[in-house]
Amino acid sequence: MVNYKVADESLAEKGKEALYIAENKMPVTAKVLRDRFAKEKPLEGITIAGCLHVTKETGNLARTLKAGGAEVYLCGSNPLSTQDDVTAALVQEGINVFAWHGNTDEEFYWCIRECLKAKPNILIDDGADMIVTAHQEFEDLIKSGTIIACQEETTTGVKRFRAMEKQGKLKIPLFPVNDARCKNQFDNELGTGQGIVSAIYGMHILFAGKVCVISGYGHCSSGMALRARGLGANVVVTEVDPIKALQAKFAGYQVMPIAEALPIADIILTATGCKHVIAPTKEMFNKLKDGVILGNLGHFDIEIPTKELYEYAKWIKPIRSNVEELTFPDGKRVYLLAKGRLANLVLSEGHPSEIMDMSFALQSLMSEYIVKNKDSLKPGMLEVPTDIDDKVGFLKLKAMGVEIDTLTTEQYNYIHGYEEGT
Ligand code: RBV
Repeated sequence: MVNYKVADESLAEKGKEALYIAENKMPVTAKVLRDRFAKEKPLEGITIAGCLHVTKETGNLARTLKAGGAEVYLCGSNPLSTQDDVTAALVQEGINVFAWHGNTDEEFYWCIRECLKAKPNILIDDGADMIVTAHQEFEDLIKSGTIIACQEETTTGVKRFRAMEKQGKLKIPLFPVNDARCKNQFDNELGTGQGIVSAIYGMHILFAGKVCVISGYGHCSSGMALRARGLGANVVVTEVDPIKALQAKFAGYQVMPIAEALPIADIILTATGCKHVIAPTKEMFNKLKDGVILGNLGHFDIEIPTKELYEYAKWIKPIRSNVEELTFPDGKRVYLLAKGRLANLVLSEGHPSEIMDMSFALQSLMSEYIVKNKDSLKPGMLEVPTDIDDKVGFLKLKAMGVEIDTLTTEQYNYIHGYEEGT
């Protein structure tokens, strides 16, 4: 029996097409690993619950885990990123899904609980909400050892788990898949980087000649800065980290405090992982230029102070799909993308399938690794083994038809030794 609550089962055919399109662009996850998993069944008898953006790419991860023998449950990691056609198709394929686009906070947690009630053995989270809920409300699953280990997909989630671990509150073995090189150097940089497109989709604007303020200069935001410049924008970076600020400066961007950037910005895009990048005060709001586009690409909707902006606005008018015009008391208008939620997921379809292929290949291999090593995993933050990370790299290169060199024994010894010098 399939357990589910989705928006509209009649969308299944459309969802199948979306899954098919993604599948063809995910050769590692949806072909190489899925074929092997189908033969070897490494996840037989295991229940896996994923709290992820329920997209055509995540759907393909779910299919691969199922091919490996797992019973799969999915719920959304963001109320606005669920693709309702995909959920309908997945349910038809026997995947348990509790997710629909636009669910309320209460419904969001209800969906998480429905997945946890299935007594999963592995949790794959994106942002930590499911694993934190397991700690708070499903302690038995942890104490009894039902949950063997967990995997986290995104930077924000990893930060939350490090904070939990520091306070001695992390009670399960946790793999920060986000920190693997095949994840953050590609998904974060190229996937979020291409999120610039969400501002273009949002307002159909020309980037050339605009002042585009990028807040943050980590993996995600540096990718965005590069792409905004490529489109001809004058890019301004705001940072709090001196090293990242220097990197931005030496990459040729203007660097300045946000309060100085606000009056000149035509577009402001945040990806810092921190709250209130624009301070939630009238004084700050009044610095904004008429017509500015505000978009967030970080995990939560608090980077741009959405709640306070809504309170301050005299009128809120939806003007395009997932774009609202907020008119301030003095008549100034600002354009808010995706209600301050991950514009890269909400306004476009999420990160491209080619990139998610690597992230989800890691998630698939890590699920297999957890099952194989279940008796030796200790609670706390662990690391994705380097050989699994390398393996995904090699498989992706192979799928792309790219060959690389191999070290000779002499070369290997040279870079691992110290004897040979001047
Ligand atoms: N992300 N998933 C998708 N197409 O399914 N797109 C982006 C997708 C993930 C990405 O790995 C990132 O770390 C996370 O969403 C942010 O919540």
